[in-house]
Amino acid sequence: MSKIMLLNGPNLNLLGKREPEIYGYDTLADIEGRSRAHAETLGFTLDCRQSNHEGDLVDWIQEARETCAAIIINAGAYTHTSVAILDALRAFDGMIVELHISNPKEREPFRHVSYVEPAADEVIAGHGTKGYTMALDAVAKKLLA
Ligand code: CA2
Repeated sequence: MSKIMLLNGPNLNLLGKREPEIYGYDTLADIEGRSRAHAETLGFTLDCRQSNHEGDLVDWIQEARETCAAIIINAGAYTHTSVAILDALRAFDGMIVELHISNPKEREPFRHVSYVEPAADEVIAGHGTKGYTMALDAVAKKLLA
């Protein structure tokens, strides 16, 4: 399987429209377009999805079990709360990259806990939106090795 699922969680649809001092000026459409193009240069197809709803993310992670070799997930605030997302990720056999634009560990204490991290093969955080291409490179490094 050469497909990767890129999941973005709540409020990431607002990228580029609010709080540029934390998250930068790129919109989600910019990031998805760039990521899709980069994935293709690495030989992968990228399936990009965003939702503000926890259950959508759980459903898509389950769908990826049948269709994808890797999941790159920026679960947004659900990172810090969602046992449901952790359980779904634990049922996925492929590679998992946890991704954040900012570095939650350097922000408010309530962002220091991640429920995604225990299921992740790699964590990329604090590199701005460049982290999305870094995550794809990490997947390629592991899966094409
Ligand atoms: O740094 C990240 O990527 C985060 O996953 C972003 C989440 C935050 O809850 C995590 O702690 C770290 C928040 C995403 C909200 O995105 C917005 C973008 C523009 C305007 C407002 C919110």
